[in-house]
Amino acid sequence: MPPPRKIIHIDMDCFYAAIEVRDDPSLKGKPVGVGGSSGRGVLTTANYEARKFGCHSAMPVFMARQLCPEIILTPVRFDVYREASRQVRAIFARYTDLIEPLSLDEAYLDLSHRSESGAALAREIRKAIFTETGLTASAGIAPNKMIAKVASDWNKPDGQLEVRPDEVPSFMRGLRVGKLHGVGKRGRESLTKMGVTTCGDLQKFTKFELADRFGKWGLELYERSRGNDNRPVSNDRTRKSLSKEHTFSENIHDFDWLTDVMRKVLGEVRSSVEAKVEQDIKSRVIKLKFEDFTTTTAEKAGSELDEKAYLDLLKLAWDRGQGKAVRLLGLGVKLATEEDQPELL
Ligand code: TTP
Ligand code: MG
Repeated sequence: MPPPRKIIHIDMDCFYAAIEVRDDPSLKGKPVGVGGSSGRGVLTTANYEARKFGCHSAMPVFMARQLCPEIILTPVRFDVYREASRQVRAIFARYTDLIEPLSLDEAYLDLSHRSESGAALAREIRKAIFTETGLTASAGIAPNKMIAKVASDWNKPDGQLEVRPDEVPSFMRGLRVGKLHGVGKRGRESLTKMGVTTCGDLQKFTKFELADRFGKWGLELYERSRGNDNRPVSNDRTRKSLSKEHTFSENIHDFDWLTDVMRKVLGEVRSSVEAKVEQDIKSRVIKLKFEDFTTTTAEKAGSELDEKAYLDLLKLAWDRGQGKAVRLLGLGVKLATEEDQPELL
């Protein structure tokens, strides 16, 4: 058996809001939300002072104001966030070439080749981030990506958790299933009906039982609930597409509602594209899965991630459903690969 890997997942604490507070010390200690200063729209994030009132990412501004009347709203400054992200990645690069960014504020690092303990390395990296950018980060250290990501959330903000290889079985047994990637509200509900709240409960079902009940997802649950995840940390530059999906907890009959969710998913795709994509964008794509499980995709050539283009695609796909309700919305881009480059003569 190969030796266990040393994977670190780093996630900056309330990233955009922390940058706003860093750059305007008069905001320190006060509740701050970023974005939506026009009064319409949604918060991109909120600092921990505002979260105490229940404010969070993607929350409509009017709702945030109701929960926390004294919240201070600041405009979004992407250029500054991008610069901070670049600085943080430069710090990562001092430790390893194997860096997989997930968004501007989040990345996996594979530090298996280093002799120091993962926990010590994570502390060192977080300290360098704080010294050089004035921002705090949290880290999860584990033998694989899945557990590292769960662990980075554990002691947030400004904390870390290491799950050593010998601790994996007990960590997984106690972990709530909702913490697993791919288990949302609907998944939790189905599992609760089976008497499952922790991964330990889930482990009592055989592979066959889970596959029988849930198909492919059941097989994934079987592996994930045991903490098995062999995915490599990859800084893959040959990616052909990038997309995000949103599964609704109830089927959607209302086009305006769908449009609101589309805007949110578009925001996520934009930040993912910024973080990960180096190639040109070839086309924009929308996918809808309807209540009867049929799917349709609509695609438009072009590289701009503008709302108008996606709205046109959404309308096109929606009309094809002829009134059917929607259970899943996917939104993304197709990317130019090397085969698409004109041949040099
Ligand atoms: P997150 O890491 O999800 O959140 P966060 O860094 O603000 O807070 P936490 O301490 O819990 O990690 O997202 C990183 C940044 O991405 C966030 O600061 C703002 C942006 N973002 C959006 O613009 N829209 C969203 O819906 C989310 C979730 C994040
Ligand atoms: Mg974060």
